[in-house]
Amino acid sequence: MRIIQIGLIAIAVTFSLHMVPATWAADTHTKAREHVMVEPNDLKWADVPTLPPGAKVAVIEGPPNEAVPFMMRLKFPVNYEIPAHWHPAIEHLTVLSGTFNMGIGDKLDVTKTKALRVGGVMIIQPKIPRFAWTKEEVMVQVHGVGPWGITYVDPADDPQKK
Ligand SMILES: [Cu+2]
Repeated sequence: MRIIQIGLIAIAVTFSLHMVPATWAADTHTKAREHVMVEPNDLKWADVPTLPPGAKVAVIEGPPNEAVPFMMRLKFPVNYEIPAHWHPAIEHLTVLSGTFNMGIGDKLDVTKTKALRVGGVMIIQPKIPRFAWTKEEVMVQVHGVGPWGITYVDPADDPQKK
């Protein structure tokens, strides 16, 4: 049996509220029609301009800003906070390492979160505000069907507006 290996090309990430065509260097959604076998070492990590500084993203499938299935991994540092925000599509999140504290609501409140441990899963419907924080380094995998984006409940929390 022949295994088709598809290398991931470095992906420059630009998430945008406005769905501006992003600079995904790789046309990964076309490639995803073939087999994709990816090792962790193949992932290309990039900064995330739409999240508070310190997060990293590796897009595996996408591009997320188009109406295609997407899959990406996100890494968050120690003591990281993601203010209340929502997404235009269903979010499916799986914790791959660390403990990810997530809550539902309009304002980040560390007392109103659930600690999702490794293997924990969260599914949130579109436009439901949610927030999260970490005490340790965390890696999650998010997948869904785009177009993806992020809207902060309080626009002042949007790092792109700072
Ligand atoms: Cu989110």
